[in-house]
Amino acid sequence: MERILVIGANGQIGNELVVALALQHGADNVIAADLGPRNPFGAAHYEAIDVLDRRLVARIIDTYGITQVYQLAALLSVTGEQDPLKAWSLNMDGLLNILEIARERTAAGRPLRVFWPSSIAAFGPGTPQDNTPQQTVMDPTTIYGISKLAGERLCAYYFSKYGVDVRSIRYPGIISFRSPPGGGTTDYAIAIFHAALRDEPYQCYLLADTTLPMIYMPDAIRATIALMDAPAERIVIRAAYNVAGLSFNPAQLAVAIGQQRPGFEISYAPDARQAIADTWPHSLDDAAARSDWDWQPRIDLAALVTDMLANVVVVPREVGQVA
Ligand code: AKB
Repeated sequence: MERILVIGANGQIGNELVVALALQHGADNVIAADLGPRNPFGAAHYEAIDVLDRRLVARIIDTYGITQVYQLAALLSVTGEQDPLKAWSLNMDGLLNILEIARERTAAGRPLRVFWPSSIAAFGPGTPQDNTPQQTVMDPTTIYGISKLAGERLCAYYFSKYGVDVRSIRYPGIISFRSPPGGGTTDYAIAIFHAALRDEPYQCYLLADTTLPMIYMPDAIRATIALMDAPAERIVIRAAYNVAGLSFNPAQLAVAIGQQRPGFEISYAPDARQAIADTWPHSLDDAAARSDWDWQPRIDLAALVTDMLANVVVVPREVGQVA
């Protein structure tokens, strides 16, 4: 029986992962954890913890007899640039704390399986942008991307040196309707739906032809759980797997929305986020994920748009990061 700790449970991914894991393993076996008050969605157990407090995290892991940890707490590409030192500390020390706890438990014969999210932000201007290979030039320009590249190497190091069973995905931009995204460069692809459902035009901070890899949340959750459920001997890559969902640019997304909301309009006013997006891939080669643990995306652009338009709960423009 697995006992699972999700750190960063109140975030965009954590929120939905907790629900999916609770369905799979039983709510009693999932412990949601984050800073601050309990999230309304979720598992039977909630712990208010800071991933930077290693002793507290270790105590929670022992108390609940945890066998798997998802360490999702992080600052993303845009918020990271606002406070690079905080981003480095949270993103790196948070991961190191979990890897160290897993190293100790593994050495003591009580192994912990760890999931940690990498990102397309780990790539950079030297990376081939089309069908970006699994192994290629990685020269990230944001503190977030640098922390993701360093984190990937730490994961590979803890596996090869200490046998820690750590697994990771380079997430594309994740599109979802349940909770707002947390300060990323790909957030426009959620904000645009809020504008469309308010019957307002959307002013996009990226140029019309800025193609980026994206993934719809149900596919992202499926990929994450499939990777964690795969037999250890099939996990050949211990840094992070490329996982492709779909690729599109703001103009293509606006057309797809316009097909279901006639009259929808978009305009373009690129800001600092354009420079970040320009260094990221257009599309990913995820052949390794497909062959190692049978990854297959299911959701295309038309299905994504239909589902988002049916489910997004519109927030006023002045509330949250999605406007
Ligand atoms: C961001 O835009 O920072 C994130 C990511 C691609 O990791 N969504």
